[in-house]
Amino acid sequence: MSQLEWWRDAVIYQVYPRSFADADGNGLGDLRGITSRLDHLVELGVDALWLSPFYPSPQHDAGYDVADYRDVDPRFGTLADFDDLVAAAKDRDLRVVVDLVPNHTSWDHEWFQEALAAGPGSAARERYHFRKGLGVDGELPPNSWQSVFGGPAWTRVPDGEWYLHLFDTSQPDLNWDLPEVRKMFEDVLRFWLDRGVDGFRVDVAHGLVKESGLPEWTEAQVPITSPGAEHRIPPMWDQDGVHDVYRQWRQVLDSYDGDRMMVGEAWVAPAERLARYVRPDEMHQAFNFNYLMAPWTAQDQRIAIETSLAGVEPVGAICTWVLSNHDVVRHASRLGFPPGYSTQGGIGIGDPPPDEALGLRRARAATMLMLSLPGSAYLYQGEEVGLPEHTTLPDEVRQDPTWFRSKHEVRGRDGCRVPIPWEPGVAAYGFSPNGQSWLPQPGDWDRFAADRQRGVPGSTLTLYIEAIRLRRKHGLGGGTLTWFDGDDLVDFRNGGVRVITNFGAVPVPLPPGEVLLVSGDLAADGSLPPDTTAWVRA
Ligand code: TEU
Repeated sequence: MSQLEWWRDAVIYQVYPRSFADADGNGLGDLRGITSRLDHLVELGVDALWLSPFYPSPQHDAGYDVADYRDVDPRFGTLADFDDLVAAAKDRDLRVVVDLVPNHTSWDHEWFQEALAAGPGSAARERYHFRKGLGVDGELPPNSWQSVFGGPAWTRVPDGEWYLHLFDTSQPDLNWDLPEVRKMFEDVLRFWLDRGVDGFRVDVAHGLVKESGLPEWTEAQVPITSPGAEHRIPPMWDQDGVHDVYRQWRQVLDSYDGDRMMVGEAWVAPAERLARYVRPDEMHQAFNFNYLMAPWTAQDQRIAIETSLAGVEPVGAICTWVLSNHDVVRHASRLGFPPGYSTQGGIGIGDPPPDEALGLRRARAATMLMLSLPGSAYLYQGEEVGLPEHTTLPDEVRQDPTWFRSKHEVRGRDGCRVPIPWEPGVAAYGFSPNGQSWLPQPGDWDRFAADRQRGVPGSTLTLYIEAIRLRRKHGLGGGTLTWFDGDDLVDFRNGGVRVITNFGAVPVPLPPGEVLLVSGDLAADGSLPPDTTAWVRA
């Protein structure tokens, strides 16, 4: 592992604490559970783990509603458990990145409770976006902004004022024009940096600063914000002022030893707009959702890769790559639909099911393609065993606020958040000691259990381990691409490795050379079948 700027070519594994491993048997994963399973990450060969929120929270948005930024929710453990986890990770040469949620607090945060109690016009309300309503009695929201989860982005409090929440009602947006808010988050950064974290994943990084005056915006929320010829930039996203925050944070990180980093969750397009978040004095990385959302065709994938690389080049940053996370349908299921089919709102009972075999085949090809690209790659827990989405979750167990705020129209994200299987043939597949699981797991997940796949040639776990090992050995994360043209192919050389993915309907011959790794079986004549990626020594 390169010690200098380790994040430049790192493979970073997202741990979703509530669904990774449950040590205490309450059905919700916890920090001690994560520590007990760290050797799985060592076996995989990743460089770092990123922990989704584990802070005290009423859990109305699975912990992305933070009530206290400097503690651990008792359901996940204690600060001492956190310190043990960091120490155990360091012992294993694993870096630890934590999630920072600065756009909004929970409504249980002491600041919001103070704001409610203090009333209109108070300094406590200044920390959020409180406004009078429109209409004769202020009975209408102050503007038409919509919540990302559906419904209006405003909620009225008993004294008649309204507060802004771009997400759930329980997640009031902070007022980032206020120096006090900025100061608080600097202190939070220092709190975790002092505890030894290697970096932060910054939630909703494109949302903190709003256009002043909160001007009217009647359009619905779209996943990726981009300015168009006819559209100005939405007043709630990607405002210029947000970059000052990251410049300030960068100075804080740089004042610490040991190469600490920030990765921004900014749903921003095009790539040039996203690149503004990774200018030399801002963040180190930004998630590449343009890549995640690219349809499964050779042309779309090549364009996504080339525009992503070209986007960061002028600012001297590296690209990131991601196929799955806790907000999107897992790629083993997403890719089991025809190109262009949208899984944006999740999948549930009654929806067309994905072709599971096709999805897994493409997912393995997609992962090998991703792991061959220069920059940093993000994995989401469970994808290393080929885990699909839970597509038949009973609606009555759903917990995603999207499901409720959309009035049961949009299923939401629970299907990708189901606790992951470790051992076949035991209760909850070894997720918890007693079979508890906060979301029910499907009955047929034995085949995805890590213990079932370990050491098995051709298993998805074996493929991931080999791909990560070869990626490091051949320096793919630090390489550059030379492209070859071919119908229905993504085909390039990265250093000493030729990477070919076949998106067409018929097998294609491979170039001469040793086949280092292939995502599925080659055809009998040695050619590369559809929906398969090969790495060939060039
Ligand atoms: O997500 C921000 C975000 O924009 C996503 O909600 C995304 O648009 C949506 O999930 C696509 O379906 C972050 C977190 O990753 C997410 O889990 C939180 O719910 C959200 O912020 C609010 O904190």
